[in-house]
Amino acid sequence: MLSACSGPLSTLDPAGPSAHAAATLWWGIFGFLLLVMVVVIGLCVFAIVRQPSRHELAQARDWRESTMTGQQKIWVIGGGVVLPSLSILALLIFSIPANNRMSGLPDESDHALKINVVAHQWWWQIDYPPESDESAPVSVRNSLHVPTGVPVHLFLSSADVIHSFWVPRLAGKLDVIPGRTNELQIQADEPGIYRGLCAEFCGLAHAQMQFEVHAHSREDFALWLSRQRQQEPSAQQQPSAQQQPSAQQEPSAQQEPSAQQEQPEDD
Ligand SMILES: [Cu+2]
Repeated sequence: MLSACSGPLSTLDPAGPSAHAAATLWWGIFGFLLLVMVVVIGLCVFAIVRQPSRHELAQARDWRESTMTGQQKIWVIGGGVVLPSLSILALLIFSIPANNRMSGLPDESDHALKINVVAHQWWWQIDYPPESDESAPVSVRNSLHVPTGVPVHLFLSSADVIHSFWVPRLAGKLDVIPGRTNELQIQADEPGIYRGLCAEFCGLAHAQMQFEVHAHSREDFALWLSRQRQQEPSAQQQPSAQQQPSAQQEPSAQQEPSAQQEQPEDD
């Protein structure tokens, strides 16, 4: 069963700190729920098989007259009020720090790489701001290149409708909303290609609004970025072809997203 937990879009196969926090939270809550289920089923079985005493039988026959014994009160108040309250408290104490790590809010340091991501119907525009006055901006589509082991701070905005940015193996999903910029920090621990997608229904070709995160070693990423900066802007991106929904829906065009973009050299 657990073999189904891996795969390119599995949150249970994390490849970065934020996704690790999400997976830990998932397993922690899953383990706790399993424990609760075993205890409740155990108590149900115990209640079915145990032999009631004569006093209890008499009490059950004449239930209108009966009052709860001290032991029964402990079961009702302990099991019905105290135990659920303690369980919720324990889950809160466990989940709040994990949630904070998962949200990956930026550490405001200059350590993080800053990238602008603009969602369009139905493609992703990835913009690398210029590093200095001399360097050229880089814009690519449906392909986010990042260095490994470095926090990547994404500024997410939308050119049309609400989308949702999600790379399951690297971070939680975040809505991309027109008129505002949402911020998400992702990080890949190992080089490789991680699949991402739009997780909010955004129109006809929503299902095809996918992209890839190419995680390179730092040296390879620096090389890739410098090569991109030397290219003509027109060679980096052709939005007009992408904005055609009919072109997006052709399976053959969609099955090779990387062929539409620049060629990753080192993956
Ligand atoms: Cu969508």
